[in-house]
Amino acid sequence: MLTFFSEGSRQRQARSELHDGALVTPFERPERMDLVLAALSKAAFEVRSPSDYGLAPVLAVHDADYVAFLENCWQAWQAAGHAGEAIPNIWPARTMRGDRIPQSVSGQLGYYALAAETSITEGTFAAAMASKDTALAATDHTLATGEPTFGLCRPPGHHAAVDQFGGYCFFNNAAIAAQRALDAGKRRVAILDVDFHHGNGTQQIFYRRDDVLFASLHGDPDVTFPYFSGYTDETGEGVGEGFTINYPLPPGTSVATWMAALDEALAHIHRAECELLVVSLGVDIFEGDPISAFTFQHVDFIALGQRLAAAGLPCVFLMEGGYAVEDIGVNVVNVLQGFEE
Ligand code: SP5
Ligand code: ZN
Repeated sequence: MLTFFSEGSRQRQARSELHDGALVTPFERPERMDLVLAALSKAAFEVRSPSDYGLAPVLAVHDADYVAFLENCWQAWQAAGHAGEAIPNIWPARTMRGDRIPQSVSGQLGYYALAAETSITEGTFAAAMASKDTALAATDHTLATGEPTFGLCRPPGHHAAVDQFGGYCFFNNAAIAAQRALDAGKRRVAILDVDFHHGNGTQQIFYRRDDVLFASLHGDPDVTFPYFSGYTDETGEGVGEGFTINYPLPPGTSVATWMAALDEALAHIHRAECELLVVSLGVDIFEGDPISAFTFQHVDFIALGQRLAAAGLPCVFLMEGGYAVEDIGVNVVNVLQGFEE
């Protein structure tokens, strides 16, 4: 399967993730890409670089003030004299003002962040730009040819909302891709999110719309990040009612149960007459993933690819999570090869 990847993705070289009360080397690290590229090369996949699509496709789904914040945050953080990476430590919590954007970069971090594990660093904005270019190039190829495409996006995107970053995500690559397809004439696009974590950002971006159907299988947010999004009673609003569907599943869920939920999600997508399938491909559903709790083995990823192919839609795969670094490459390739069988 033709793959797109931008070397610009390497520009995010964060040192710090707040994890279990300590600053650790981020789980979402550049080596992830090397392992996927190695596995793609072994499977003889062609890898192309995307062109530069600029900011317009980003501004089609994200607020301009948020994009400007991401672009300027590192410089402002340094100008304020802070030694470490930019990490939020205050939020407009439920009892406070949610309508003010403070002047201080520390206040702005709280306004625009949805979690504290994700630092902003020197190359973060450039890497986010590279990542959305990868998603857009993959989407354009599928739109032009009908062939399936893989966008090896990094950083991932599905936690990024209209004006919030977090969960290792800055620009919502899947949302940017889906909007691109609509702008190119598709009438309805499905985003199927198989990452272990709920794609809260993608859901929020399209929650009140009926031109993008969002379906997600994920760890039950009652016990799993992002905790405040991804429950079954979140089904969309207004004309979007029925175009969001969530399958929260308990930690340890068997692959058979997961696949049954997938079949329900695909049936829902079929009924909605979607014209393109964008797969938010997180392989953190692997049993060995260090921060997740599903039970996929290597071989199960082949079956996943086969089931997705059976949906019969033009398909764009976009990389989301997956942190069992030694296994991420084979898991990704298995999905893509299963799809092509
Ligand atoms: C794109 C993506 O997969 N983002 C995930 C972000 C998760 N960040 C918080 C993880 C908290 C993990 N707690 C794990 C406890 C495991 N024992
Ligand atoms: Zn994830």
